[in-house]
Amino acid sequence: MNFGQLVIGPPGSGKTTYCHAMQQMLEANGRRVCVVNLDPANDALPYRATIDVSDLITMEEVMDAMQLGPNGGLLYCVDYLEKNLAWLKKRIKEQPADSYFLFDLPGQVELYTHHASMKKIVTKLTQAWRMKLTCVHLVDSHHCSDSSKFLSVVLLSLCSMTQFELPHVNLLSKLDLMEQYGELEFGMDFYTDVMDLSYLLPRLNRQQGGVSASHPLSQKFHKLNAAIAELIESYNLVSFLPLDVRNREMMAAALQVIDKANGCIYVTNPNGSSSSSGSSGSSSNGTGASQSNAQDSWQQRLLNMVHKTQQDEMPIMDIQEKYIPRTTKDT
Ligand SMILES: Nc1nc2c(ncn2[C@@H]2O[C@H](COP(=O)(O)OP(=O)(O)OP(=O)(O)O)[C@@H](O)[C@H]2O)c(=O)[nH]1
Ligand SMILES: [Mg+2]
Repeated sequence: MNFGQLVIGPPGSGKTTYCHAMQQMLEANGRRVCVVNLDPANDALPYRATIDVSDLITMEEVMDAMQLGPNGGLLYCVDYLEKNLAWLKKRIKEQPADSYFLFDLPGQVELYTHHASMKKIVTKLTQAWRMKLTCVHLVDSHHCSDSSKFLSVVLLSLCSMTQFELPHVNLLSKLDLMEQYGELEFGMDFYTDVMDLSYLLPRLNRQQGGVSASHPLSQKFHKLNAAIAELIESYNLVSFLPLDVRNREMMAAALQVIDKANGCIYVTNPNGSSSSSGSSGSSSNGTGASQSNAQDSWQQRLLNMVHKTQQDEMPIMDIQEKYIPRTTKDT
């Protein structure tokens, strides 16, 4: 059984950067990682892609041959991949049995809201090939700086959750850039917990695109905003974790939630032996050998990373170095 992450999100939200950082963090902690680039428009990959859709089809070829623009070209490529899933299956099956998969997807949001081919690809991965994937949805935290953008990304998150029907974790990416966008209208908890969206409505209603308050469209606009907010709240599914890829604690906290979501944290370790990791940092019920296994396990390292103290400044030598837990380096 293979575990992994399906990394989705709007253009430029940080998917490829996240895959690179997550690959390095997982490898530094002893997991065997296979990164699968499923974005045919990804021409300069920062990570080592074990499987690359560009070996099957490229955007350039499609745009030239089919006389399509970038959006049409990308949809064509995804449809083509769906018709040639044997290609992907062969490459996935070639990987070592304990591989952990990171799928880097394109940034075209219709792929995650209503596109049939992407849904079929994901269904194949999770049902026919029995991969245990968490869908990791990255959204640029810039959207918190504007009520209408925030409402739209919450709606987008909800759409992808219902479209893929996978364990799902939403991340507010690029948190380090938040300061640049000025003071937020609400505290960060409001955005991460997606609290009462009705607070956004007066702000949304003020931003009515130049339409005067007496205009008939204005009332429709208010009703639409209220209906969207009510719809989102009626599902009560969306929340976010904050993320700055350069911050080890945030990455570790996100990974812990992702691992819990797909079950990875409960059943496996990189050596293939099973163990269960609860919420405590110490092993309490095993023999000396099993205790030492637990100490060495990536679950334990992950917990150590999550529980690290704030004072632990990280002198960063290189990007991989910073993901190695201090407790491991010191022993
Ligand atoms: N400051 C900061 N920049 C980031 C972070 N994550 C990504 N970036 C930058 O955001 C830009 C876009 O990142 P990508 O990883 O290419 O985003 P993407 O979602 O893969 O983009 P597409 O594949 O085009 O949809 C790059 O310049 C990254 O360096 C982050 O956590 N902090
Ligand atoms: Mg990308």
